[in-house]
Amino acid sequence: MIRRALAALTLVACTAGLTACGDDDSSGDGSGDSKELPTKTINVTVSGDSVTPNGDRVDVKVDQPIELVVKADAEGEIHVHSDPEKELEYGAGTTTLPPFTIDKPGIVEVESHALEKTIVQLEVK
Ligand SMILES: [Cu+2]
Repeated sequence: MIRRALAALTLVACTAGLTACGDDDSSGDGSGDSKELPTKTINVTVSGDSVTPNGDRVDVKVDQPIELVVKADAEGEIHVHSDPEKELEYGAGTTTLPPFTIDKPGIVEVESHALEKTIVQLEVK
């Protein structure tokens, strides 16, 4: 009897938890309500110690999804000097990195620290 009551209680707690969680999600999704901006895809090629693009300015908008597609001959890491900074790892071959957004205007450098090169400067407007 007691065990069954406990089980029922647990179930209720779980359901309540799920509901709360769902509510959380929909309110947290507020960013999705803003105008849908097309994803900005930036193709990056890393070969030996050279990288393309190499310091180009790229115009993006605040909250626009930015997707880096990295074609590389060896694995490495890209550093996005946003606030907070992001470190995105890629493998050898072609890697599509998870899209990210920048929530305030400014210049954000995207670098390869391994190569000590600036890949692009995102001009966020
Ligand atoms: Cu860096």
